[in-house]
Amino acid sequence: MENDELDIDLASLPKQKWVGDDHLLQFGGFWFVPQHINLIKKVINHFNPLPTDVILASSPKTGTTWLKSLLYSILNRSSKHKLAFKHPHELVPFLEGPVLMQSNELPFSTALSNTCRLFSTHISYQLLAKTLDSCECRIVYVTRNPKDTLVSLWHFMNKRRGHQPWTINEAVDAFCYGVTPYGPYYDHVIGYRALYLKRPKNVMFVTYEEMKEDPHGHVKKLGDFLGCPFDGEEEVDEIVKNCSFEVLSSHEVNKSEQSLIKNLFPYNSFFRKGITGDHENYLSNEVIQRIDTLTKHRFHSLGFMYGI
Ligand code: PPS
Repeated sequence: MENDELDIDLASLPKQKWVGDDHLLQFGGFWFVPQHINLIKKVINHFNPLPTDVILASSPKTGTTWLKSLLYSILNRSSKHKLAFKHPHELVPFLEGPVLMQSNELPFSTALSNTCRLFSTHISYQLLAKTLDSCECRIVYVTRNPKDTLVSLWHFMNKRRGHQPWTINEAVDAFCYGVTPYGPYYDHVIGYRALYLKRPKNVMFVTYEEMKEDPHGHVKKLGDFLGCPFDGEEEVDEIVKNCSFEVLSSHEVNKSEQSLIKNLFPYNSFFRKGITGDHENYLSNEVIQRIDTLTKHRFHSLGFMYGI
């Protein structure tokens, strides 16, 4: 049996080319940048959620930053103004994120446990099943149309400091083969969807498109789900507005070149357009058909009529 404390020998893992000279490694059926593998293993082995914890789970580029802002505001109403000068990723740590990466210190240490803790993760349910099934914590999962997710990822990777260009064709292939960080996207969504169907009381499953269509209704639902319902409509409206793409992306901190992880993604790279349907501006009809076929095969065949 594998020793929990030993680092994984990265050379032993399946490897695929990713952007430029970089590659991804496969661990437990999912793909990761090599530097993340042992952090992820640490989360899987050491994170013990509390029943009061709230965990935002998502595949990259599906609305994480937006949901971080909303959940932070809903759960910390008296300090929601902090969004004006702190990046949402600073306010809501990734379990597998920079704290762990830079200091080896667990962001989920007990020091933080005196209030309702809010974390985020891109790790799939398949890998976190033992952790998440061990506890009644609440999970909010957000997903997004696969074509918009892909286009957003493509832009994001080309914003990376010192990046080598990644063509849209390379991005489409990577997405369709499932070789993207924390991917395959489809398995990620299917995993949390199954968890939601199994434990609807503990899991709220939302889509970026539904949130865009009715942010007010969804913020109210999130308040109810998290056990902190709203008394009136005004505060809901205020949170919706403060977390809107327009307002969030106008804050100096979110326009800045600063970053959580040195020299990688600037804070401004998490805010691009914030709309639905942008894939139509970048993907050919042929590519759209290719992805739609995959979506039908992976989602619709399970009765999950989403993503086209
Ligand atoms: S990450 O790296 O996983 O945290 O990225 P993620 O936040 O999941 O996805 C980034 C996309 O979300 C858009 N975004 C927003 N949309 C609506 N409202 C708000 N407030 C908001 N904030 C960020 C962001 O612009 C990225 O989408 P694209 O399509 O690239 O614009």
